[in-house]
Amino acid sequence: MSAPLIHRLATSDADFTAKLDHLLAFEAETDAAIESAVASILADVRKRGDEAVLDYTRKFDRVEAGSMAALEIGRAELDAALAAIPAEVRAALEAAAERVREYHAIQLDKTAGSFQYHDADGTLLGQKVTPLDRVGLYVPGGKAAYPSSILMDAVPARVAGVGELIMVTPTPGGVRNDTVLAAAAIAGVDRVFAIGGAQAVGALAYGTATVPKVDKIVGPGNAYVAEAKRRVFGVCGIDMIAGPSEILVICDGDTAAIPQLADWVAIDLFSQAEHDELAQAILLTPSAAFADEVEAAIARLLPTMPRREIIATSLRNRGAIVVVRDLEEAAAVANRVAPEHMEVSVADPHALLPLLKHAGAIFLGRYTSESLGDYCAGPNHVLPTSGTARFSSPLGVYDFIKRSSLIDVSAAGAQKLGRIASTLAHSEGLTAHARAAELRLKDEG
Ligand code: HSO
Ligand code: ZN
Repeated sequence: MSAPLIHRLATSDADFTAKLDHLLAFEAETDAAIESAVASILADVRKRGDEAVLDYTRKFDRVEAGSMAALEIGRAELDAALAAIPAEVRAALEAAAERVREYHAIQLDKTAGSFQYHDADGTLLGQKVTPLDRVGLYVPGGKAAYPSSILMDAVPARVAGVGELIMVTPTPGGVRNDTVLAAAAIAGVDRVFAIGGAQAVGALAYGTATVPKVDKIVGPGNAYVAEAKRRVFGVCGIDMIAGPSEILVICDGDTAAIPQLADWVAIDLFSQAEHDELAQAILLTPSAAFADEVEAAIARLLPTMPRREIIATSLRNRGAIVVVRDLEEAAAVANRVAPEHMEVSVADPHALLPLLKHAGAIFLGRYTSESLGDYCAGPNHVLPTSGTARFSSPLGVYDFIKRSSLIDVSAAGAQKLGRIASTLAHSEGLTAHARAAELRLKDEG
């Protein structure tokens, strides 16, 4: 008998928790060979700058360039790319960018504010928010290059007020991707360099004669890029190290309301599975009959998918249809999974919402396919994966700003705070600290 298309579980199985944990386990393998290769590339870029980046670009991307300046993709080429892509793709990118911009402008307003207030002694306290001066955006080359991800990375940076946005993207064999360049133009990227891999991360983190040093690097990449980002963290900021994409669908299976519901759900599971063999797609439903229907839909629809090999591998290894007792239990299991994307295809999704705690993004209602969020609904599609939604959030404007505390102590405040500080400083044996506070006390000094 051949392996089933997708795992079938039920929360009533005696070993359900162990089975679920086994499916969820994802070890981002750290490969010692990658670690040491990246360490030496970074050290070399730090030392030799442009020359090192040129050497590695020659070696890994097979691009011969006389100088780093020749690897900069200028404004004229971005404009040419905009003109070269199909009009409907350009219009769709522009429409998506506009919605992403609007959402993140509201996010800036709601979450990223400066504030000041006075305490009873007239001392001013507060927080000053400042956008980052310069951000680097890594865009993978080849098949993993998603123009939609350029919008999701760059537009919030622009909305947050980042001073300068520098994009790097490898061009293996010198082949430039027009849709990627057009997305960069639409998102408002300032400068683009045709470099990639650990050497590009190093160039952004340390700066070279040609590539400006940035304060933070965002954007996904392969294992070398992820390792390089991990290593330069501290020299500059990084966004996150993302794992494979995940979707979890909670569906009541009400086919009386939507006769094609099983097909909708099956395709939504496919939509994440098609990203990657390691991607994960899970359905939770209280209806065993619906579970059967979705399984049948998967078998029927899979052969129609151009990426059926990837989807089949993903579903066979890490996919699951889980029969739960009720929607409340579905919510508990979903929280345990803490998926990157959570679809809630039930009659009253807002009634279930208070129970849903852990997910990168929650897609409410039967019409909200995850793919709409991936491209154009407005919220960011760069989301916490591998259960990290328990403690982290989508990429947002807050990733491109930072806060400085403000303290402006009044003369009266210095008397009160001075006594507290002096006592604590003496107790820590820090006399200069104590004296600094005491000198400002009216009856001392
Ligand atoms: N689902 C991916 C984003 C993406 N989908 C890009 C299509 N293109 C991770 O959230
Ligand atoms: Zn996607």
